[in-house]
Amino acid sequence: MSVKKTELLSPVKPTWCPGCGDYFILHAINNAIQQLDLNHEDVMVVWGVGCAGNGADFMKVYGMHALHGRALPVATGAKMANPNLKVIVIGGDGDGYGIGLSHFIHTSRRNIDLTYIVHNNQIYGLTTGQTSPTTEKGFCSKSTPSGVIEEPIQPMELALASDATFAARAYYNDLPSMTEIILKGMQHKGFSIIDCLQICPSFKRNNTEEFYKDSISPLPEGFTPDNRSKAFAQAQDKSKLWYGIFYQEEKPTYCDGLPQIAEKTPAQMYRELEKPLSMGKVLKQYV
Ligand SMILES: Cc1ncc(C[n+]2csc(CCOP(=O)(O)OP(=O)(O)O)c2C)c(N)n1
Ligand code: SF4
Ligand SMILES: [Mg+2]
Repeated sequence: MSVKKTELLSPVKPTWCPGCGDYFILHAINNAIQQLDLNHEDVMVVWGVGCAGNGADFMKVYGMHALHGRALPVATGAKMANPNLKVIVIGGDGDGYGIGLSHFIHTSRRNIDLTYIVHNNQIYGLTTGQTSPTTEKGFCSKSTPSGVIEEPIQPMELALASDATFAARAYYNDLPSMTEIILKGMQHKGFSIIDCLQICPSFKRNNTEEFYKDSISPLPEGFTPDNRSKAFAQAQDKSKLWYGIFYQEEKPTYCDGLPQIAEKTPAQMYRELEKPLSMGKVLKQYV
């Protein structure tokens, strides 16, 4: 039976602050999963740690709440064990572009078939407002009371330089476009990174809706996401905060390079064991 949106919401009511952009992103992800007409057992979601990662409590899907910055390697393991799964990874800007940055680069260059959705609010939300790698120069936060000195990470340029086969930026307040980008990212065979710009009304108070209205824009008309150099130039154009799909290409994935997986996946092998291990029993040994 395919997944309905209501079934994707757990009984736990989101604890995010009123007005947080996280609600919009959750909505878009649920819309996209629903449109793909998948079964519950076909989807796995792995979360990092942060306000974004707290979505783990609010979605009713098979998944795992991983460690801070370590969602991508967990998801890579799941995908390699069962390449038939649609694997989504959800984290924040601190989680993915700070502590987890090297995983982002390596997962990207390996072209692991995952959809990585980053809630980019330009701040550490959960820990109440420290500077993150995407916080802009000059911003005064709890950890940089005199203002950020260094330049911020540029997720699109970084993804493109790391050979991402799908690189996109979404805007929390354009729900139809964000849903479509996530849907296309999930349909893409290979690594897709979607950097979702969102507000954090509690701790990134200068990124108001008015700020975004003045500075954000869909990619220019006529832009096509088929040229890495042009995508890079477009991402470097800071006259606007451009959103949309910057780049997409078809390329063999990491799992395509593993003939042993093509023959039989580890998940199939596990199912065929005469006496499959009971995970419940295994876990009981450790708790
Ligand atoms: C190894 C480790 N270091 C630090 C922390 C503390 N910590 C929890 S969430 C977080 C930052 C989260 O920021 P971000 O990823 O941007 O997510 P947001 O809360 O903004 O959605 C930090 C530093 C942790 N849980 N584990
Ligand atoms: S702290 Fe910011 S990101 Fe976290 S729930 Fe509140 S508004 Fe959202
Ligand atoms: Mg954040």
